[in-house]
Amino acid sequence: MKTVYTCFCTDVIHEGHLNIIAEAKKRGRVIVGCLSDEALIRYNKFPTISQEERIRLYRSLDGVEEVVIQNDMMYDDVITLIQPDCVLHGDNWKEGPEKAIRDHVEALLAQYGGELVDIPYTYNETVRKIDLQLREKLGMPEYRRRRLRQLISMTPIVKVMEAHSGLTGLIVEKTVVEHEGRLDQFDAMWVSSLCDSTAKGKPDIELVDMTSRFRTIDDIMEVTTKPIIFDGDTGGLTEHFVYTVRSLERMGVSAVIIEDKKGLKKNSLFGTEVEQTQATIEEMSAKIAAGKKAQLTDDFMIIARIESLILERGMEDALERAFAFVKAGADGIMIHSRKKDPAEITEFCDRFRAEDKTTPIVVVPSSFNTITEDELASHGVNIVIYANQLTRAAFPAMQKTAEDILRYHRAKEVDDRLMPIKQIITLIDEL
Ligand code: SPV
Ligand code: MG
Repeated sequence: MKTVYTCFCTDVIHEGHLNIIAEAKKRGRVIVGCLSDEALIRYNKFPTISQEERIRLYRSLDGVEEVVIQNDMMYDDVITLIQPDCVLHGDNWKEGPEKAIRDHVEALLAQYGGELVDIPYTYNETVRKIDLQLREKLGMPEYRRRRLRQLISMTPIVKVMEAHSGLTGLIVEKTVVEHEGRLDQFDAMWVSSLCDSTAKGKPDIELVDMTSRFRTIDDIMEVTTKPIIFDGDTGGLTEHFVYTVRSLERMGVSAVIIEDKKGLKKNSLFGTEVEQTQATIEEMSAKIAAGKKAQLTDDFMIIARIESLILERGMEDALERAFAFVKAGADGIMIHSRKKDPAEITEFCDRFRAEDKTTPIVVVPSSFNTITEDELASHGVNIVIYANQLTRAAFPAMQKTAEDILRYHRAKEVDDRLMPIKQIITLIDEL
């Protein structure tokens, strides 16, 4: 009897999946692959049920003879293991980023004469509603909030991109690329104080008040599902910070990062060019401890950001602070640097990891941007934040467009480099 393989990455079985099984059954013994969590988050959306629950769900389906884990989104592992006579998939993977997967599977099958069958993809009102409901579920505060901790345990490095509006949130949510035979996407969003302030035309000095910052979070949350890390600046007064923690937690934000500075905060990338005062270990520890006490769920994270390297206070000071802040209850450490060379960051991470194997490390490689995610992960970094690149990309493009329209007294000259309005519209989902 022939073996037919199909890979599922769904949390809910609808008529489309039942149709795939029925079509597969006509051709032989049906083996369903359950795409592992680690592969799923790179290529599809975050699961709402666990890998074990998905396996149980697929096993319970009539016509499914066997369920195996597929760890590689490109099918290499399962095809080597099973050598199915046939791989069956909906024909939706003939286009878009998933086409790379189809091409790869086709090549793998060709090596031993296996067959690839694309069946018409089922997409109707019921399927659309199920997709939408799943997405809505992922966007609910209780699911979104705990997702950052889940991601830290699921993936070697959590990739976070800046968002400061509904639209930038959608870009972070939906951008999927195929590169060198793999699909990839961002895991989470960073609501940067710099970019949130800049979008409002204000300086990054804690001038934009919390109510306004929460409004930005809300705009992003309304149209996305990925977890949010909030740039909490200094956290403000401890008496205020405890309220901020409660509000963020209630909204479904996953983490706040607060930096060990006090007084008038300026952006770290100014370094010692402007006057900035570092809080003492005791002051910062008290703020962290108060925040942890105010927190109600186990999901939320308070991450302590250390400014010692930015303020040129040295590595020993940075490490002493890191260990003290973890002791005070911090759920993670962010170490920042404005050097081009990543050496001080990797030294910090190696020395911190030598003593603390588990506390997540966060870095923001805006200046030390030559280091790759793999290299950071090899030094024990858990979260990488691309803190301002979307803002810095959009600003010059908008400025040049404004200049050229003034220059030519019409918009024709700029049109070629603009996104068609139709494409903008497709970014935005309708209910
Ligand atoms: C931000 O994005 O606002 C940050 C990171 O705090 S940095 O600008 O590098 O200080
Ligand atoms: Mg900031």
